[in-house]
Amino acid sequence: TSDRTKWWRQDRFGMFIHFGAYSNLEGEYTRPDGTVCRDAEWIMRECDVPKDAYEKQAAGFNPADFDAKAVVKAAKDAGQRYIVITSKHHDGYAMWPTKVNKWNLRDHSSFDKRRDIMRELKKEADKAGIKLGFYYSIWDWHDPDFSDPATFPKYKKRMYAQLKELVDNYDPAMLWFDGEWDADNPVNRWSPKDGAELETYVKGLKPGLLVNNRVGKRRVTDGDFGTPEQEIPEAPVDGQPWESCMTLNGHWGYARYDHDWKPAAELTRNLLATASKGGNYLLNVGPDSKGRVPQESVTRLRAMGDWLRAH
Ligand code: FUL
Repeated sequence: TSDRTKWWRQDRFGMFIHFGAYSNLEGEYTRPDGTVCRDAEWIMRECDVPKDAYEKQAAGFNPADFDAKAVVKAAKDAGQRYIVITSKHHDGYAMWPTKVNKWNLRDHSSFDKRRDIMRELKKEADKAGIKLGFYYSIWDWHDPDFSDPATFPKYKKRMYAQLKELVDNYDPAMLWFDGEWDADNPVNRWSPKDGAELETYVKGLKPGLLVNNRVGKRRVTDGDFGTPEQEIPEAPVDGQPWESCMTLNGHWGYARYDHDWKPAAELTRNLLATASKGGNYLLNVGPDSKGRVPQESVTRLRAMGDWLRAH
C-alpha cells in the first residue's frame, strides 16, 4: 500500500455512476416485431440491438435534467467522498465531447450542445471537496477497429487519445478501467503487456492518478487496487487495497422495471462490512433517460448518511 492510494483508502466510500446512451432506453428495447427485451447497460449486446437502431435511439438521448449539483449533494448526504462516473461503457459512447469520434453526447444526441456533464460534475465535485474519477471501458462494441486484430492498433491509438482528453480536460483523481476481457474475441484479448503499457501511459499523463486492476489482468501487480464486484471478500488479496462495487438494485444502468431496491439497513451493513475488512465501498446509481438519479436511490443514500452521522 503506497501513498498514492492514501486519500482514497481514507475516503472509503464512493459513488459509482452508470450513465450512457443505454440509459436512454431505460432498460427496455422494443424489437421491430413488438416484443420487448430487457437489460440495462448491456442492452445493445444482450438484446441484439442492431447498430443502426442503437445509434438512432442514442440520437434522441436528451438528459436535460442531469443536475451535477444534485448528484454531488446526494453523494455528500450519503457520506460518499468520491465519485466514479462512466465516461465510456462497452457500447463505446463517450459522455464527454471527445474530438476522437462523433459517437458521443455532444455530437450524437438531442442534448444541449453547450453542455458538458463531465465539466459540470467536476465543477460541483471540486466545490464540495469530492474527488472525481472516470470509468472507461477498454472493450468497445461500437468501434469496428476493436474487433479486428489488424486494426486493433488503430483503435488503441484512439483510446489513448480519448484518455488524454479526459485527463487534460477534467483532471480526474482516478481512472477505473473495465472490459479488459473481451468475451467473444480471443484473438484481441487484452494482454498483460497491453495493460502495463496503458498503466504507464496514463500515469505519465498525471503521476498521482489512481488506476484500478482492470487496466491489466486483475493481478495484484496490475493497477493500484482490486475490484471485487457485487461481493465483499473475506480478506484482501496479498495485502492489495481493494474496493467492492455494488448496485443499489439489480442493475448498474437505469432499468425502469427494476424495483428490487436493497433496504438502507442492508446497504449500511455492507458499507460497514467492507470498511471493517479494510476495503472501500463503491455504491452505484444509474440516472434515467432524462439524467435524473432515481428517488429510490437518493432516499437510501441519505439514510446511509443519516446513520453515519448518528454513530
Ligand atoms: C462489469 C461491466 O460489464 C458491467 O456492465 C459494470 O460496468 C460492472 C461495474 O463491470 O465488468
